[in-house]
Amino acid sequence: MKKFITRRTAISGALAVGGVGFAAVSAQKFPLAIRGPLDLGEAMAWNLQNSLISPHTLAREFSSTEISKTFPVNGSVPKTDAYRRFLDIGFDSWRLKVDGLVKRPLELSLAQLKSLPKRSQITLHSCDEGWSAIGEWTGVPLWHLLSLAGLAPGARYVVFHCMDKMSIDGQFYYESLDLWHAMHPQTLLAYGMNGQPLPVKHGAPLRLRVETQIGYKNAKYVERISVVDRLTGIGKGRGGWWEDFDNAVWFAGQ
Ligand SMILES: Nc1nc2c(c(=O)[nH]1)N[C@H]1C(S)=C(S)[C@@H](COP(=O)(O)O)O[C@H]1N2
Ligand SMILES: [Mo]
Repeated sequence: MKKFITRRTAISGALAVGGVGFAAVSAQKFPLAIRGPLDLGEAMAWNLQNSLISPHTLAREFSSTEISKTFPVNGSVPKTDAYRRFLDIGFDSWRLKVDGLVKRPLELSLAQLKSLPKRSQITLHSCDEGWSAIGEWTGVPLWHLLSLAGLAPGARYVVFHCMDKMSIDGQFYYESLDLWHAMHPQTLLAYGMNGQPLPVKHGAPLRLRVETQIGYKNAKYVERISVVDRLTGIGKGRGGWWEDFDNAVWFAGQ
């Protein structure tokens, strides 16, 4: 949460390698308003990433011997009484809501989520603040959940609303994915890590694992998933808390 420089440096690097034509294409394709040279750099980085790593790419999977002994923790934690009460009762009364542009809005308990088809994968998490770690994640593939809810006409993005507020601006953390990344076979809502229930510091009871994207897209403490046709009107409309706060649109994958 400290090194804003890292991302900025990456952006100027992207600016340096991008040509004018590439920038023009980026400006056309980039879904959000481009307001200056820095945004243009972000747009080019976004396009560069999408041209190198398409949503069809599978993230590398590792063996259990490669799991990191320690997995760093990054970000905020929910500090509300409601979250403390959930913790006291093992998240019994907690529900995941799925709403928005869906045919069948859902409210699922942790037990119900665990009874759905599951997938485990050992992957590398990379944070743009300069660290990475390998962990095993178990959960329900997001595509399965979205199929249960049924996408309604117009559905294009999936927004993940979290239970923790960021201390810098008091806003709840949120993230979003376009449908390509949401339906990716390795995109999970994980309730397990390294064979154990997902620890509080890593996002209990449920977090997003989107293995073809960088760390901050992996929303922890998810309590509501909303399917939408556009991102405008949600936060500042840039797709996530970091995107809003730091103008970040720096995607990555392996
Ligand atoms: N709700 C929420 N999700 C979040 C964050 C956060 O602050 N709040 N931080 C993000 C960042 S920057 C990273 S690198 C990863 C860190 O996940 P970890 O703590 O399990 O290592 O969570 C991401 N998801
Ligand atoms: Mo991160």
